[in-house]
Amino acid sequence: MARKKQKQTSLLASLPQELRLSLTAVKSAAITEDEVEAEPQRDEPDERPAKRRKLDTILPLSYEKYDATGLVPFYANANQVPNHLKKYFAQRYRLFSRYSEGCLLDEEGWYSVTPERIADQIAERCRCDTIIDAFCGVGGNAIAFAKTCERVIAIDNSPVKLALARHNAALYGVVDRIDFVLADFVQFAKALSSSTGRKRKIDVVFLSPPWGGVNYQSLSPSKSTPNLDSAGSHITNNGLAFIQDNDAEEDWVQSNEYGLANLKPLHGKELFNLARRITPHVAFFLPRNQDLQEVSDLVTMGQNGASETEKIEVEEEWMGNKLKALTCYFGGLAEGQDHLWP
Ligand code: MGP
Ligand code: SAH
Repeated sequence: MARKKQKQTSLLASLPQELRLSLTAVKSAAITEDEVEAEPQRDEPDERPAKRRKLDTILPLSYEKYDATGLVPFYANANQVPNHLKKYFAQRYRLFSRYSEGCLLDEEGWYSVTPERIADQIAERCRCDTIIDAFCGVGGNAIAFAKTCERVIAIDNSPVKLALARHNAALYGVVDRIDFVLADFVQFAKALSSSTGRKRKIDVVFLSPPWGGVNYQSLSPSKSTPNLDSAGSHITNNGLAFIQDNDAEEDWVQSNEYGLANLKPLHGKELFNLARRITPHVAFFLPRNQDLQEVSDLVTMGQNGASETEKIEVEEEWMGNKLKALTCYFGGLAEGQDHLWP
């Protein structure tokens, strides 16, 4: 079937009944069309070449030790940006509202960072004492968590990412609330959950692993024929989602569902299991085309401390009319499950 036009539609409303029993759909209300359109127009301060450009007044004096300027280019203008990053640069103030003050991103950071308003929304939901940001990247989520949590343990296995995250957190004035840990989350989680000594209690683990690059939408192709229902858009049990364009009958489009097996560095189920060994309260940031049956299957009764009645909440993260990602909340983070907190 020809791929004609991709239309952004919520798949959550059309979930089969058996999935609706375990997943609660929430549409993030934090970001409205108006707010998205109201992107600030700023005069970028400097026309000098981007590489090794030293910004004046970036960080307060006491935070100079965290200044990572020069580690990656800072782009002040679109003409400095490589073509393949231009689309992300155009959204720079959605990524970091303080971008022009000197926020730094490397290549992966540009396409992976959680936009600030979405990160703030997730952080509000994850409000707690101590949170682990298992894949902190350039700090989009870690900075937001530092506004709502007492302590953030921000892990990444890339020293460059950690330096950029620390720099950005200093710009936002929250660096003192974050412990930056250079580690492989898999090793870190195993060590933490098996250690017997005194350790800090972790309330929440946030997972935002690599999805497999910019072309994640085309990974794990679909497997077989869809089920159709009368609603107009459909999700199937077998990896196919079809979205109907009401304007033209022939405008059926096929979109691949994303499989947890594509996540790095491990299958998403294994990452989830590791997180659940640390705490039942887990937030999992996933592609907008994630196969929700797989999410539902993460909570199998008797595994990972899951009870018969545990529900998962799936929050759609929209910016204006664009669905960006899904956040899946487990344990006491899911609506109606406050009783799971001690
Ligand atoms: P996207 O689909 O690449 O961007 O990512 P966009 O602007 O929707 O592009 P389009 O081509 O579909 O129009 C959407 C959002 O997902 C980004 O804003 C990031 O927050 C997040 N994101 C993207 N990737 C590739 C990753 C990733 O690998 N890991 C994580 N944790 N987040 C990602
Ligand atoms: N939420 C982040 C983006 C995360 S992108 C933000 O808003 O900025 C995923 C990150 O996972 C990358 O920075 C990558 O370096 C890191 N990563 C990949 N494998 C890892 C591992 N095994 N342990 C810890 N971090 C890892």
